[in-house]
Amino acid sequence: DDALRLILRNTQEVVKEDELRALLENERTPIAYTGYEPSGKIHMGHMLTVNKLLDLQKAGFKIIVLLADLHGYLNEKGSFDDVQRIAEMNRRAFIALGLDPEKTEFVKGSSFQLEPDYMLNILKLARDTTLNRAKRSMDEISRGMENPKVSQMIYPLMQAMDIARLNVDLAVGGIDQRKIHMLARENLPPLGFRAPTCLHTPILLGLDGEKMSSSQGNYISVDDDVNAIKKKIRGAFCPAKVIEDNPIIEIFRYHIFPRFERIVIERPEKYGGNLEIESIEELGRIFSKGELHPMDLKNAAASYLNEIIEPVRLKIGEVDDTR
Ligand code: IYR
Repeated sequence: DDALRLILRNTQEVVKEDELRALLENERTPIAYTGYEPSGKIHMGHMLTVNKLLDLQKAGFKIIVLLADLHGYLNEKGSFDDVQRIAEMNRRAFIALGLDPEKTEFVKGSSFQLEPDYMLNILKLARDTTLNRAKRSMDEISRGMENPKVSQMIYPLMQAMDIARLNVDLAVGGIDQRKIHMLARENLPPLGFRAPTCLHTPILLGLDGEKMSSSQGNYISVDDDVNAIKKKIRGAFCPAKVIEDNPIIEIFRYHIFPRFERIVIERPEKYGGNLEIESIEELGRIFSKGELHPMDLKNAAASYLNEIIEPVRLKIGEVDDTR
């Protein structure tokens, strides 16, 4: 039905759909969560899962956002003080992106992950998990995996145990999280915990069509101002008539259409005048027929993105990037 369609929109994978259906039919309010390592820049990648949490909220889920400060520390994202401070700043950005603090529970990892019961459960999980499995689960998450630290092997065990500790029904994340989630599904039940249902979003390419990377500056973050947004979009990869792997089309699919019922692409009269579009499918048809020029599409993308991001930037003020 409608709730299911909304939840599955723009996702890459659900494990498994019948479990998700059962959660929706349950009398108890189901709980969905995602977690974020503290980050000096909240960007389009974070925004994608935030959009999914907003869909889930609309579909009746209770939402928990884990500010994963200890995980950031274990994964070498800063000192213990840094990650705690940045986690607090990130909370403000997530609220500004639409996660109403009245309806969303924000939890800092370090507020429960040092409890004796939690730690004992980590040690139990360590007994049941091979080193090889823990290492592989971090393939797409961790820094410097040629020479992993023990901390990076504890990380996935803690992420799995978070699911049990927070009593989560649905674990949400990018597809890069899937190996940790599969580890949780397999290794939590022998310890007496439930296996979570898992929902994965795709990982978006950067504006140049390559992997997103802060050193390339090929993505937009919530602290970019209108000129930075325009400039980055203007320089983006956007081949005419191609909708596959086109980062500007992806911005419409994952960021703009989820937030606007219908959009208007402004165009000078001599190029056909304004275009009103109601869905990503309609946009795809028009663009692939060559009836919409990449430049007009880009201008509209920049203006809608700015409409989403500007209030966030104003609410959170200057974001201090300590990394
Ligand atoms: N692994 C995530 C951060 C994270 C997510 C959850 I959900 C946790 O319970 C713990 C950590 C990342 O890659 O950012």
